[in-house]
Order: sequence, then structure tokens, then C-alpha cells
Amino acid sequence: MKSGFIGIVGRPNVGKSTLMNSMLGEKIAITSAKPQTTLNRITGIYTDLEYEDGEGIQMIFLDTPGIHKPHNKLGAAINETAVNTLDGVDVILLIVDGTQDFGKGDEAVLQLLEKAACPCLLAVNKTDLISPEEYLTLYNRYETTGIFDDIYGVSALKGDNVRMLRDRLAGYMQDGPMYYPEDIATNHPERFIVSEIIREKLMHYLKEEVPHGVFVEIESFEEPEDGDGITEIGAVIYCEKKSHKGIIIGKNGNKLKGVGKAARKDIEALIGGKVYLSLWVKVKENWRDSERTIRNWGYKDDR
Ligand SMILES: Nc1nc2c(ncn2[C@@H]2O[C@H](COP(=O)(O)OP(=O)(O)OP(=O)(O)O)[C@@H](O)[C@H]2O)c(=O)[nH]1
Ligand SMILES: [Mg+2]
Repeated sequence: MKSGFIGIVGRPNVGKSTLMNSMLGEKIAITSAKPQTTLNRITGIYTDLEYEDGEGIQMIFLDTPGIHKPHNKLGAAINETAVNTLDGVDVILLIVDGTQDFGKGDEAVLQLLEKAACPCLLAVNKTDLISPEEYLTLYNRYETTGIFDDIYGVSALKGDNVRMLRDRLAGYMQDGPMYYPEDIATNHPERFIVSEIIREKLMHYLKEEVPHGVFVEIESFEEPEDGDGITEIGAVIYCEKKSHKGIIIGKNGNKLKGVGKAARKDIEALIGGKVYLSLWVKVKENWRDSERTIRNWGYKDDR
């Protein structure tokens, strides 16, 4: 059996979570067009018991928040989560956005990688949006750093080269135990994934500052007593301002209904049964700057 850990890092919005989901063939991490969608480290597990010549493999992907210049305590905490992931993995996969020119933020990430003790691969993502010349410019820029064992152009969205990249990463797995049972794709509790799904819909439906100031807490999760009953879930959406509360609820409650309906569909697919979802909105001012709140809500990496 080969197994190991792959740290997925990069700046916000480059497609880390999309690429992890694509390598898993399953949606575990939420994604959105807005930066700072991922706030915790998200584990995605790929197991194939017949990988090569009958030998099995288990690849444990660690998707991380985008590395950025923090503006509040939450930002600092999630940055730390990403940077900590560079330690204790077998291989690091840096993802960059092929549509963006190399800049200061990229330089800062490279400086972090220079200190990493394990091998690094690079994926230039979103190749579906760029020309071969644009790809080559980025390729050359990164190639000269000497940090990467290999550089791949991929499209996480279209799946181009994703299989090849996963096979290359598999080469870094070592003889080791099976850390998780064969049939699980993540080690996060269902409630956490449910709260993430709700947050994803909020990211999609809300504009500008509002979605970044929301946090979702599952208050109740009651599974049916018989197999095909309804799972009843109650969740609270915390936001930072009274005015945001109004925006989230929307005219005649329409916004919140839309979020609830979209989330319910995904949650039903996740748990494979009917769901009754109740959502409430509450205000918790400046929670992104409250050390205690951040820790209580699990955004602090306390390894
Ligand atoms: N065109 C195109 N869009 C992509 C590709 N990969 C990701 N995206 C889009 O880029 C946006 C960001 O994707 P995410 O996977 O959420 O990015 P992330 O790096 O995880 O972002 P954070 O969690 O905020 O750090 C989403 O709108 C994706 O649909 C790709 O290969 N091609
Ligand atoms: Mg992400």
C-alpha cells in the first residue's frame, strides 16, 4: 500500500478547491468566483485499492485557504492554516492562476516554498482561458526558480491534464498505512460539510463584502428514525452588520429562500435523502476580529 499527504497551496481564487474536487472526482470543497472561499483546511481522500499492479494507493489531499495579506484576525488565522500545511506533507502542489501575471503576492508564496522541506510541483490552472504563449511566459518564470520538480498546465474546470497531474502526485506516495476506510472521501463530519454548502450558496448569491462576513453554524441536525424519512436541519447564518442581515434575507425573504433552496438540493445529494432546512440570520459584530469567535468556530489551526 502506498499512501501520503499532498498540500495544495496558492493565492486566493486560483482554483485550488476546484482542482482538488476534480482530482477526487467528487465535490468535497466548496468553490466560488470570489476570493477567500475556503476558510479551513479541507481534506479530500482518494483511494484506489487496485492502483498499480494490484497495489493500492491512498492520497490525502489538503486543500487550504488562499495565501494573502491579512486584513483582520480571521485573515491571519486562515493564512496560518495554509502556511502550516507546508510542513508534514509528502509533496506540495502550488497552484497559480494562468490568467494572472506574476506579481508580488506570487513572489511571497515562492519565498515560503523555498523553505519547504519536501518536493514541490506546480500547476498553472485555467489553461482553458489562456494562449500557449501566455502559458509559456508563466512556465519560464517559474522554471527558473528551480523550486519545482515539474510544471503542468491544467484546467480544473474542464479536467484537462488533471488525471496526469494526479498520477504524477501519486509517485510521491510512500509505503504506508491506509489512513482512512476505502469508501470515505473526506474526514469532516457531515454537519461541517452542510455548513460549508450553505456558505457556498451565500457566496454565490450575495455581493461584495457581505459574503465574506458570514459564518454558518448548524444548530440542530436530526436524522429520521426510519430510513426514508426527512432529515431536519437548523442553521444560523451570522453576519457582521444589521444592514447585512437585511440584504441576506432580501425582499419578502426571497434571497434567503433562494439560498435555502439551492443548499437543500446539494445537502440532499450529499446525504442521499430528503431534507428540511431552516435558516436564521443573526448579527455578530466584527466577529472576524474576535480571537475567541474565530477559535470557537474552528478557523484557528491548533495542531
Ligand atoms: N475558466 C476556469 N475557471 C476555473 C478553473 N478552475 C477554477 N476556476 C474558477 O475559479 C474560481 C475560483 O475557484 P476556487 O476553486 O474556489 O478557488 P480557490 O483557489 O479554492 O479559492 P480560495 O478558496 O478562495 O482560496 C471559481 O469561479 C472557479 O469556477 C479553470 O480551470 N478554468
Ligand atoms: Mg478554495
